Formats: sequence, structure tokens, C-alpha cells
Amino acid sequence: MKLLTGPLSMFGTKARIAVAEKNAPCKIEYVPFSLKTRYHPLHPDVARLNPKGQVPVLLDGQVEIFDSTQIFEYLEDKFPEPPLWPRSIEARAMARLMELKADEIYFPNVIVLINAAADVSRPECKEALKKMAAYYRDMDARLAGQEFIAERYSYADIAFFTASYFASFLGGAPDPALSHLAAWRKRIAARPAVAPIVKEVADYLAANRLPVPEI
Ligand SMILES: N[C@@H](CCC(=O)N[C@@H](CS)C(=O)NCC(=O)O)C(=O)O
Repeated sequence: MKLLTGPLSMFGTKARIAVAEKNAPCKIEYVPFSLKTRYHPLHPDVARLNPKGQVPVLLDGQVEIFDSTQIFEYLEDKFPEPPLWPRSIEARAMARLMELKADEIYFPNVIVLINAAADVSRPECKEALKKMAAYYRDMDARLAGQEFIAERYSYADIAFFTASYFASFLGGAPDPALSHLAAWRKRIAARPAVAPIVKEVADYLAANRLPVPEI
């Protein structure tokens, strides 16, 4: 199995964490990436397989798929242990919804910060930061009475943790006074599968003189 990703790919990092949690044998390959030219020229397999031209892409024999959530589903089918969706139907539905919300409701605000080159004083960031702050408050309330986002550690935790980590070095860190959210982020960051991957992203940021977030 081979995962094509980039050193600063949020969606690729999500997929990497899932691969590590599953302890799945998988080669991690960085596609060409620079802060200036981003993902261009596209890696030939990315160009061939993903009409969106995006990473992550997973190759496993005949299986050649893209999109981090699709990769989660494939990993779950191929490596059922340890399970990364909750067991009950209700909690699975909630975890899937929260995974989708991390990607499609929360993260688009982080993309606004990326496009503003993390200059959060720019007018377009104001609304994005406001929506992120509201999202953080909701997550803090959700995590007040539970250790993980939905019943047990799941892809929902991986998705929101990764997205919030990337937000942190772009000027959109959660308010540390949101103590339940802060404790959850520390818990996830300390996981044996997560810590080395977070360190790799941090090392890349430091090497490129970008701010390294505290967790
Ligand atoms: N929904 C996709 C989003 C993938 C995505 O946006 N990937 C970014 C890197 S984190 C990318 O390849 N961007 C290059 C581009 O859009 O041209 C997923 O979950 O994998």
C-alpha cells in the first residue's frame, strides 16, 4: 500500500494518522510540494487518478482511490482492528457526521486563513475566525461530558484534531480557556500514532521558518 501526500497536507495528514492507528503496512510518499508552487507539477499518479488533482491518494494493487474520507472507509474494511468507527449504529452515524463537519463545515474557514497567508488581520478572515470560534465553543461543550467526539476514539477525532492543528499555525487556534477542547487536543496529540506525525509537520514548519503551534 502506498499513500501519496504532502508535508503540509491537512487531508493527507488525516489519512496518515489513520494508517498509523491501524498499524497498516503502507509506504508514505511525499508528492512534489513547495510553499510557492504548491502541488505543481502534479505527481503523475495524482494527475492520473484524481480529477481534482489533490492528495491524499491511496494505491493498493487494483485499488486506487482518493479523498481522505474514502481512504478511512477503505482502511476500516481492510484493517478492522482496532475499529475506528463506534460500534452502535447511532454513534457511528454521529461520528460520520462529525467527521464530515470537520472537513466541510469547519475546515473551509481554515482554507480562508490559508488563502490569506495566515494574515488574520485581513477582512476576509474576520467571518472565518468568528465561525471557527463558534465551532470551538460547540466542540468544547460536546467534550465536556465525554472523552472523545462520538462514543470512542474514531475518525471523527482524527479529522477534527488534524484540522484544528493546521488552524493553529495559521492564526486560528482555539481559545485555551475552552478547557475540555484543550484537554482533548492534548489527549489526541499524545497518542503513539499521532505524536510522531504531528512532530513531522512541526519540523517541516520550523524548517520553513513558519510558526510551530503549541498544543
Ligand atoms: N476532500 C478531499 C480534499 C483534498 C485536498 O483538498 N487536498 C489538498 C491538500 S490538503 C490538495 O491537494 N490541494 C491541491 C489543490 O486543490 O490543487 C480529501 O478529503 O482528501
